[in-house]
Amino acid sequence: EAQIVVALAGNPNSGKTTIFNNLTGARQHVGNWPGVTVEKKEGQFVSEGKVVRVVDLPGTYSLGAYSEDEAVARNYIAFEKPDVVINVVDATNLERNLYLTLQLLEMGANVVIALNMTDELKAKRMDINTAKLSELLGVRVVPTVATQNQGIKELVNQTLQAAKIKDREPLKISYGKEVEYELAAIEQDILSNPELSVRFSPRWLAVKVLEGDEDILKKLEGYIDLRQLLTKRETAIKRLEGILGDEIDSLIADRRYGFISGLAKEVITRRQTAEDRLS
Ligand code: GDP
Ligand code: MG
Ligand code: K
Repeated sequence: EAQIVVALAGNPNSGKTTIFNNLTGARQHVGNWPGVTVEKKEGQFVSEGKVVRVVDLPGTYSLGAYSEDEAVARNYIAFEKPDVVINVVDATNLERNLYLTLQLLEMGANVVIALNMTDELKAKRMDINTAKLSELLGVRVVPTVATQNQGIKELVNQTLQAAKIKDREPLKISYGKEVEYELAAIEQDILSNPELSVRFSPRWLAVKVLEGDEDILKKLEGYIDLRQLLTKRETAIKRLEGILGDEIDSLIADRRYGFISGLAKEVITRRQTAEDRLS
């Protein structure tokens, strides 16, 4: 029986390592990612007769290629394609943490959210409607308190369930009419190469091309006429920045934040305290 590969992704201090330790116990191995000095931690556990290999990715706020950490995390998910990505989310900082979640979903990663630090959330008299969060993002959401081993059993159950899903539809955020027009044109080029469109989400690649992500552009070199694509990109960027009056990276980030802020309003509630009610 083939093993299941699970990667842990999340912001720094979201509780990734604590969850990794809960899952793998003493069966751990620490090394380095090839070519960089970033630490690589691997471990495994057995559940329902299945060997589950767990990889702790570097903690990051985003999945661009602005740091070695981001590149390692992003490239592992894009190119190694783990069966499941457990996205550890600090529930007390939902909006900030969901910025990474959104990018994982745009990549088409098979995400299960561990909504961690729910003890601290309670202490802050806040609630997150996990059912609604799950519905809006289309992924399983498991509340956890990693330091107390709470929710970990359910996290394992949900991860094994999710591992049965083979091809997940990537999340599609609308970047607005003008950006979408250019994305569609680039996506068309990518779709003309069947090998490329089977390996990656064409839309995700199109967003990366528009963002000018160098790592990804390099990867495309063997598949399509890169010079032609770069010329096309340049024209598209000039047109977009002319019309929209901002840099493409900011335009894309703004849309992501807009999506998240709308979502957060729907799922976060603050409980009234006795004092609130009296005043
Ligand atoms: P990482 O940077 O994502 O690997 O996060 P760590 O696992 O190192 O955890 C960061 C800090 O948060 C540590 O002090 C943990 O003990 C603490 N922590 C992790 N999970 C929880 C949780 O569910 N509740 C609380 N209150 N603290 C937690
Ligand atoms: Mg850690
Ligand atoms: K970390």
